[in-house]
Amino acid sequence: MTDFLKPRYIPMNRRRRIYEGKAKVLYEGPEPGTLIQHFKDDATAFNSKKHAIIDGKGVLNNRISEYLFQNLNDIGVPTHFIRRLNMREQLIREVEIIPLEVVVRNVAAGSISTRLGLEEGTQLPRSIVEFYYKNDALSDPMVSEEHITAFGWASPPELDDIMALAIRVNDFLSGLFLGVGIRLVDFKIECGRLWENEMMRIVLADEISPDSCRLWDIKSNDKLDKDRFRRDMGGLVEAYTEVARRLGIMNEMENISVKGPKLVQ
Ligand code: AIR
Ligand code: ASP
Repeated sequence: MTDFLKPRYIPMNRRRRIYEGKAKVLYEGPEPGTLIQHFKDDATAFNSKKHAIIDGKGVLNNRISEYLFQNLNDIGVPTHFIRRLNMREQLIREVEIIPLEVVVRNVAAGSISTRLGLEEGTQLPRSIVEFYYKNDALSDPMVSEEHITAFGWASPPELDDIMALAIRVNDFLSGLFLGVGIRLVDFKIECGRLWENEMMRIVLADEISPDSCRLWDIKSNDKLDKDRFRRDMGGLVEAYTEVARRLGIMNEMENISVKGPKLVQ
Protein backbone atom coordinates (compact mmCIF):
# COMPACT_ATOMS: atom_id res chain seq x y z
CA MET A 1 0.00 0.00 0.00
CA THR A 2 1.33 3.42 -0.81
CA ASP A 3 2.02 5.43 2.25
CA PHE A 4 -0.75 7.99 1.97
CA LEU A 5 -3.41 5.25 1.73
CA LYS A 6 -2.43 3.65 5.03
CA PRO A 7 -4.74 4.37 7.94
CA ARG A 8 -3.04 6.99 10.05
CA TYR A 9 -2.33 5.37 13.40
CA ILE A 10 -1.24 7.82 16.05
CA PRO A 11 0.29 6.26 19.18
CA MET A 12 -1.65 7.33 22.24
CA ASN A 13 1.21 9.26 23.85
CA ARG A 14 1.77 11.32 20.69
CA ARG A 15 -1.83 12.24 20.06
CA ARG A 16 -2.75 15.87 20.43
CA ARG A 17 -5.01 16.37 23.41
CA ILE A 18 -7.76 18.86 22.56
CA TYR A 19 -9.66 18.99 25.84
CA GLU A 20 -9.68 17.22 29.20
CA GLY A 21 -12.89 17.10 31.23
CA LYS A 22 -13.73 15.44 34.52
CA ALA A 23 -14.60 12.02 33.08
CA LYS A 24 -13.39 12.19 29.48
CA VAL A 25 -10.52 13.33 27.27
CA LEU A 26 -10.84 14.48 23.67
CA TYR A 27 -7.94 13.80 21.29
CA GLU A 28 -7.36 14.87 17.73
CA GLY A 29 -8.99 12.32 15.40
CA PRO A 30 -7.56 10.49 12.37
CA GLU A 31 -9.37 12.72 9.85
CA PRO A 32 -10.08 16.45 9.86
CA GLY A 33 -13.39 17.12 11.58
CA THR A 34 -13.10 14.05 13.81
CA LEU A 35 -12.06 13.59 17.43
CA ILE A 36 -11.43 10.62 19.68
CA GLN A 37 -13.48 10.63 22.88
CA HIS A 38 -11.72 8.71 25.68
CA PHE A 39 -13.66 7.60 28.78
CA LYS A 40 -11.71 7.77 32.08
CA ASP A 41 -12.51 5.96 35.32
CA ASP A 42 -12.80 9.25 37.25
CA ALA A 43 -16.04 9.96 39.07
CA THR A 44 -16.80 13.44 40.38
CA ALA A 45 -19.80 14.97 42.07
CA PHE A 46 -20.87 18.27 43.59
CA ASN A 47 -18.68 20.18 41.16
CA SER A 48 -15.58 18.04 41.80
CA LYS A 49 -15.68 18.44 45.60
CA LYS A 50 -15.99 14.66 45.62
CA HIS A 51 -13.66 12.59 43.44
CA ALA A 52 -12.74 8.93 43.06
CA ILE A 53 -11.33 6.52 40.51
CA ILE A 54 -13.73 3.65 39.92
CA ASP A 55 -12.08 0.82 37.98
CA GLY A 56 -14.08 -0.15 34.93
CA LYS A 57 -16.51 2.79 34.90
CA GLY A 58 -15.01 4.30 31.72
CA VAL A 59 -15.23 1.01 29.83
CA LEU A 60 -18.89 0.59 30.81
CA ASN A 61 -19.84 4.17 29.92
CA ASN A 62 -18.07 3.93 26.55
CA ARG A 63 -20.04 0.79 25.70
CA ILE A 64 -23.41 1.99 27.06
CA SER A 65 -23.09 5.41 25.40
CA GLU A 66 -22.11 3.74 22.11
CA TYR A 67 -25.23 1.57 22.27
CA LEU A 68 -27.57 4.48 23.02
CA PHE A 69 -26.03 6.85 20.43
CA GLN A 70 -26.02 4.12 17.75
CA ASN A 71 -29.72 3.45 18.40
CA LEU A 72 -30.44 7.18 18.22
CA ASN A 73 -28.45 7.45 14.95
CA ASP A 74 -30.48 4.53 13.60
CA ILE A 75 -33.82 6.30 14.18
CA GLY A 76 -32.50 9.48 12.56
CA VAL A 77 -31.57 11.57 15.60
CA PRO A 78 -28.46 13.52 14.57
CA THR A 79 -25.50 12.79 16.89
CA HIS A 80 -21.73 13.30 16.91
CA PHE A 81 -21.13 9.54 17.25
CA ILE A 82 -19.37 7.69 14.42
CA ARG A 83 -18.17 4.39 15.94
CA ARG A 84 -16.52 2.83 18.97
CA LEU A 85 -12.79 2.26 18.49
CA ASN A 86 -11.83 0.19 21.52
CA MET A 87 -12.67 -0.44 25.19
CA ARG A 88 -12.33 3.20 26.20
CA GLU A 89 -12.56 5.23 23.01
CA GLN A 90 -14.97 6.26 20.31
CA LEU A 91 -14.63 8.21 17.11
CA ILE A 92 -16.84 11.29 16.99
CA ARG A 93 -17.44 14.29 14.78
CA GLU A 94 -15.95 17.51 16.00
CA VAL A 95 -18.70 19.92 16.97
CA GLU A 96 -18.85 23.31 18.64
CA ILE A 97 -20.32 22.52 22.04
CA ILE A 98 -23.17 24.78 23.14
CA PRO A 99 -22.39 25.72 26.77
CA LEU A 100 -25.61 24.28 28.18
CA GLU A 101 -26.49 21.22 30.18
CA VAL A 102 -29.97 20.27 29.01
CA VAL A 103 -31.79 18.23 31.63
CA VAL A 104 -35.03 16.35 30.93
CA ARG A 105 -37.03 15.08 33.90
CA ASN A 106 -39.90 12.58 34.05
CA VAL A 107 -39.89 11.84 37.78
CA ALA A 108 -38.83 14.15 40.62
CA ALA A 109 -35.34 13.43 41.99
CA GLY A 110 -32.13 15.27 42.82
CA SER A 111 -32.07 19.05 42.48
CA ILE A 112 -35.74 19.51 41.46
CA SER A 113 -36.80 17.66 44.60
CA THR A 114 -34.63 19.89 46.77
CA ARG A 115 -35.54 23.12 44.96
CA LEU A 116 -39.29 22.60 44.82
CA GLY A 117 -39.78 20.35 47.83
CA LEU A 118 -41.01 17.37 45.79
CA GLU A 119 -40.66 13.92 47.22
CA GLU A 120 -38.20 11.81 45.20
CA GLY A 121 -40.10 9.40 42.97
CA THR A 122 -43.10 11.69 42.36
CA GLN A 123 -44.25 11.43 38.75
CA LEU A 124 -44.09 14.90 37.16
CA PRO A 125 -47.25 16.20 35.43
CA ARG A 126 -45.30 16.09 32.14
CA SER A 127 -41.68 15.87 31.03
CA ILE A 128 -39.83 19.03 32.02
CA VAL A 129 -36.81 20.46 30.19
CA GLU A 130 -34.36 22.59 32.16
CA PHE A 131 -31.22 24.45 31.12
CA TYR A 132 -28.03 24.94 33.11
CA TYR A 133 -25.13 27.15 32.03
CA LYS A 134 -22.09 24.89 31.69
CA ASN A 135 -19.58 26.69 33.87
CA ASP A 136 -17.69 24.89 36.65
CA ALA A 137 -16.56 28.12 38.31
CA LEU A 138 -20.22 29.04 38.78
CA SER A 139 -21.32 25.44 39.59
CA ASP A 140 -23.50 25.18 36.46
CA PRO A 141 -26.31 27.59 37.46
CA MET A 142 -29.83 27.03 36.19
CA VAL A 143 -30.76 29.52 33.45
CA SER A 144 -33.86 30.37 31.43
CA GLU A 145 -34.35 30.73 27.69
CA GLU A 146 -34.13 34.49 28.24
CA HIS A 147 -30.56 34.19 29.58
CA ILE A 148 -29.57 31.79 26.81
CA THR A 149 -30.74 34.01 23.96
CA ALA A 150 -29.79 37.34 25.60
CA PHE A 151 -26.20 36.20 26.18
CA GLY A 152 -26.06 34.48 22.78
CA TRP A 153 -25.24 30.99 24.04
CA ALA A 154 -27.81 29.74 21.53
CA SER A 155 -30.17 31.55 19.15
CA PRO A 156 -33.97 31.15 19.43
CA PRO A 157 -34.15 28.73 16.44
CA GLU A 158 -31.22 26.74 17.85
CA LEU A 159 -33.00 26.55 21.18
CA ASP A 160 -36.11 25.22 19.39
CA ASP A 161 -33.95 22.50 17.81
CA ILE A 162 -32.33 21.68 21.17
CA MET A 163 -35.74 21.34 22.86
CA ALA A 164 -37.10 19.14 20.06
CA LEU A 165 -33.95 16.98 20.21
CA ALA A 166 -34.17 16.64 23.98
CA ILE A 167 -37.84 15.57 23.86
CA ARG A 168 -37.16 13.09 21.06
CA VAL A 169 -34.25 11.57 22.98
CA ASN A 170 -36.44 11.36 26.09
CA ASP A 171 -39.31 9.63 24.26
CA PHE A 172 -37.00 7.11 22.63
CA LEU A 173 -34.82 6.35 25.65
CA SER A 174 -37.79 6.14 28.05
CA GLY A 175 -39.23 3.37 25.88
CA LEU A 176 -35.92 1.64 25.36
CA PHE A 177 -35.17 1.52 29.10
CA LEU A 178 -38.76 0.59 30.01
CA GLY A 179 -38.35 -2.44 27.75
CA VAL A 180 -35.53 -3.69 30.00
CA GLY A 181 -37.25 -2.91 33.30
CA ILE A 182 -35.63 0.47 33.95
CA ARG A 183 -37.35 3.82 34.63
CA LEU A 184 -35.62 6.80 33.00
CA VAL A 185 -36.10 9.30 35.84
CA ASP A 186 -34.05 12.12 34.29
CA PHE A 187 -30.95 12.74 32.20
CA LYS A 188 -28.60 15.42 30.96
CA ILE A 189 -27.50 15.96 27.37
CA GLU A 190 -25.19 18.38 25.62
CA CYS A 191 -25.64 19.61 22.08
CA GLY A 192 -23.21 20.92 19.49
CA ARG A 193 -23.13 22.73 16.17
CA LEU A 194 -22.01 20.55 13.30
CA TRP A 195 -21.01 22.25 10.05
CA GLU A 196 -21.36 20.38 6.77
CA ASN A 197 -20.34 22.52 3.80
CA GLU A 198 -22.16 25.81 4.45
CA MET A 199 -24.90 24.18 6.51
CA MET A 200 -25.03 24.02 10.29
CA ARG A 201 -27.17 21.69 12.35
CA ILE A 202 -27.63 20.96 16.01
CA VAL A 203 -26.57 17.45 16.98
CA LEU A 204 -26.46 15.43 20.18
CA ALA A 205 -22.92 15.38 21.62
CA ASP A 206 -21.01 14.26 24.74
CA GLU A 207 -22.31 10.97 26.24
CA ILE A 208 -25.45 9.32 27.59
CA SER A 209 -24.59 6.85 30.33
CA PRO A 210 -25.44 6.06 33.95
CA ASP A 211 -23.14 9.02 34.77
CA SER A 212 -25.59 11.38 33.09
CA CYS A 213 -28.95 9.68 33.74
CA ARG A 214 -31.00 8.58 36.73
CA LEU A 215 -32.01 4.99 36.10
CA TRP A 216 -34.21 3.14 38.60
CA ASP A 217 -35.20 -0.49 38.51
CA ILE A 218 -38.95 -0.56 37.71
CA LYS A 219 -39.82 -3.03 40.45
CA SER A 220 -37.43 -2.34 43.32
CA ASN A 221 -36.58 1.34 42.56
CA ASP A 222 -32.92 0.36 43.03
CA LYS A 223 -30.63 3.08 41.72
CA LEU A 224 -28.55 1.97 38.72
CA ASP A 225 -26.70 5.27 38.19
CA LYS A 226 -24.18 7.77 39.55
CA ASP A 227 -26.32 8.58 42.59
CA ARG A 228 -24.70 5.42 44.05
CA PHE A 229 -21.45 7.42 44.10
CA ARG A 230 -22.96 10.81 44.99
CA ARG A 231 -24.80 9.26 47.96
CA ASP A 232 -22.03 6.85 49.06
CA MET A 233 -24.17 3.80 48.40
CA GLY A 234 -21.39 1.68 46.85
CA GLY A 235 -21.90 -0.90 44.11
CA LEU A 236 -21.51 1.53 41.21
CA VAL A 237 -19.71 -0.80 38.81
CA GLU A 238 -22.17 -3.57 39.63
CA ALA A 239 -25.09 -1.22 38.88
CA TYR A 240 -23.60 0.01 35.56
CA THR A 241 -22.81 -3.61 34.64
CA GLU A 242 -26.45 -4.49 35.30
CA VAL A 243 -27.58 -1.70 32.95
CA ALA A 244 -25.21 -3.03 30.25
CA ARG A 245 -26.39 -6.59 30.87
CA ARG A 246 -30.06 -5.63 30.50
CA LEU A 247 -29.32 -3.73 27.31
CA GLY A 248 -27.74 -6.95 26.01
CA ILE A 249 -24.27 -5.51 25.51
CA MET A 250 -22.25 -7.39 28.09
CA ASN A 251 -20.63 -10.12 25.97
CA GLU A 252 -16.96 -9.22 25.69
CA MET A 253 -16.75 -7.38 28.99
CA GLU A 254 -18.16 -9.81 31.52
CA ASN A 255 -15.22 -9.37 33.88
CA ILE A 256 -14.25 -5.76 33.60
CA SER A 257 -14.67 -5.08 37.29
CA VAL A 258 -12.32 -7.92 38.19
CA LYS A 259 -8.89 -6.59 39.01
CA GLY A 260 -5.72 -8.32 40.15
CA PRO A 261 -5.05 -12.05 40.18
CA LYS A 262 -7.96 -14.20 39.12
CA LEU A 263 -8.76 -17.62 40.46
CA VAL A 264 -8.08 -20.20 37.75
CA GLN A 265 -10.41 -23.16 37.98
N1 AIR B 1 -26.41 15.71 35.34
C1 AIR B 1 -26.47 17.03 35.50
N2 AIR B 1 -25.20 17.51 35.50
C2 AIR B 1 -24.37 16.51 35.33
C3 AIR B 1 -25.13 15.35 35.24
N3 AIR B 1 -24.67 14.14 35.05
C4 AIR B 1 -27.53 14.78 35.29
C5 AIR B 1 -27.69 13.98 36.56
C6 AIR B 1 -29.18 13.71 36.59
C7 AIR B 1 -29.79 14.95 35.90
O1 AIR B 1 -28.72 15.52 35.15
O2 AIR B 1 -26.94 12.78 36.46
O3 AIR B 1 -29.48 12.56 35.80
C8 AIR B 1 -30.36 15.97 36.88
O4 AIR B 1 -29.40 16.25 37.86
P1 AIR B 1 -29.77 17.15 39.15
O5 AIR B 1 -28.56 17.08 40.01
O6 AIR B 1 -30.03 18.53 38.61
O7 AIR B 1 -30.99 16.55 39.77
N1 ASP C 1 -21.86 17.89 37.88
C1 ASP C 1 -21.49 16.51 37.86
C2 ASP C 1 -22.39 15.62 38.69
O1 ASP C 1 -22.72 15.91 39.84
C3 ASP C 1 -20.06 16.28 38.21
C4 ASP C 1 -19.47 17.26 39.19
O2 ASP C 1 -20.20 18.09 39.69
O3 ASP C 1 -18.26 17.19 39.46
O4 ASP C 1 -22.79 14.60 38.18
